[in-house]
Amino acid sequence: LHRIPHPPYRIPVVGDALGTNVRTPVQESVRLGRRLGPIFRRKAFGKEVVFIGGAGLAAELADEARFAKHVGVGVANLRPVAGDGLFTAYNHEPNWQLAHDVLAPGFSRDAMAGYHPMMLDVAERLMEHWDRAGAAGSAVDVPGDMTKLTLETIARTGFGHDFGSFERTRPHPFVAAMVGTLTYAQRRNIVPDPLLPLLLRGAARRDRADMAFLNETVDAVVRARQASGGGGRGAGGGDGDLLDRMLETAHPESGERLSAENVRRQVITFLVAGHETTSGALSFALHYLARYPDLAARARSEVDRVWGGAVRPDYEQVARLRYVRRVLDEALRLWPTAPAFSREAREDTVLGGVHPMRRGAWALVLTAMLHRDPEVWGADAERFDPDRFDAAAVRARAPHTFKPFGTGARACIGRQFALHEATLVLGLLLRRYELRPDPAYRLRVAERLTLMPDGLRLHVERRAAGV
Ligand code: MNH
Repeated sequence: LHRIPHPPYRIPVVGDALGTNVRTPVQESVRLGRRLGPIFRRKAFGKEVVFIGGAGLAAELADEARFAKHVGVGVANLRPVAGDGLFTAYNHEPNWQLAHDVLAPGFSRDAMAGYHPMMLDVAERLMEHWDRAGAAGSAVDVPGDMTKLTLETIARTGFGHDFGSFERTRPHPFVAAMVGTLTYAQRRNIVPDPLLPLLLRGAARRDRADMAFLNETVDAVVRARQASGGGGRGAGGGDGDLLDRMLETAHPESGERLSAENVRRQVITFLVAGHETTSGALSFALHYLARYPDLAARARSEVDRVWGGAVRPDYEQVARLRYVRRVLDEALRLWPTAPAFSREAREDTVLGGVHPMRRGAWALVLTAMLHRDPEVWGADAERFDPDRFDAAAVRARAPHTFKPFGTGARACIGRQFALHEATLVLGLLLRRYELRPDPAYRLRVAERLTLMPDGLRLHVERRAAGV
């Protein structure tokens, strides 16, 4: 460990925690990493974390033969609410493989094509809302509206449930409870366990109430489905939607099913993981499109060309929006909304030829720093440029340098779902509206394990030629 640099001022017990901003640990670590290099460590109250922000070391950690997902920083703090659900399960827990095998077909091409019309329905609800705001000349709350959109999308496609987000002026209480638990989980990374009851006593009580509310919400969703006797047949191809799979589908080989308790964990996992990061990705992309009208014009002309006047573009037409997709990739490069993931050694090994790691030892890949490594992305790595993702540029780049969805067997199961949804929505919005930024707005990024542009508002105006 002594070979790994750390911040210069280190105090007994407190470590490097002094001056740490508990609200923005990711952005602070990226700034620190710029000074300390591709591998560094931070310590707070006896807990020490090794950060990896350089492309060479990150690529090594992506080697599945030597490393695996580690359920640590951040992720482990969600165990009280998500248990052995897919995202928070330990690698050795049998429910991971079981749920993975049962749910993976819910993300097949056929399943996705089944979700597509429902995704369109939700996007149309958003556009009705934006039409009204545009006509009234009032600005739209981008992260708020993207959160409504993505929550409705995963709830309806996956669970046949309608949260009525667009009929509410305030976010659904499910969202408030979720933001509460995510924020609490993030604070727990920094606050030492013995001091938890002291520093976060009120917060701990609120967190218990938030978790209880999340549980009640999903229990109601499950009860409604059971009462209706399987209602998700319209979505997800032959075997119904995600909830039908969770409740009814047996493992293709073992014949085993998910337990009622595990179903509850999976429903919470998918409702949260299935919308929070996608809404951030959409919000950052819209920020950059509003900020750079020439890029927006290029994306818009692609949509006009590929979709023409089709009011409801079909499933295949979404994948053909290549430039819009690059805008999204570039937004996820600069602001990977799941900004880090952990990897642990499967056996004793040496990282980068110099850092010995025992079996089980782990490090945190700081995706947000990896994605700005000048050795990969050049001296202008901080600049927003979607052409970094044209086919030739991608081919020329080393593998494992772009990791917004994590890596290996435990990488994001919802990747295609998120990319399809976000590309569809960006296409629809670009075609229908001109996006006008508030000239005074400077990008501020809020952190609650995930990243979100804070206070982003845009003026939207119907295009004369828009559909
Ligand atoms: Mn998603 C895992 C990022 C959208 C459901 N997701 C991960 C991981 C990252 C990630 C990173 C790996 C974390 C780790 O290694 O500890 N996910 C994203 C991003 C978006 C996203 C940036 C949108 C943009 N995720 C979605 C959507 C769904 C989803 C949409 C569901 C519909 N994600 C998951 C699940 C896992 C996961 C479930 C856990 C998979 C596993 O461990 O088997």
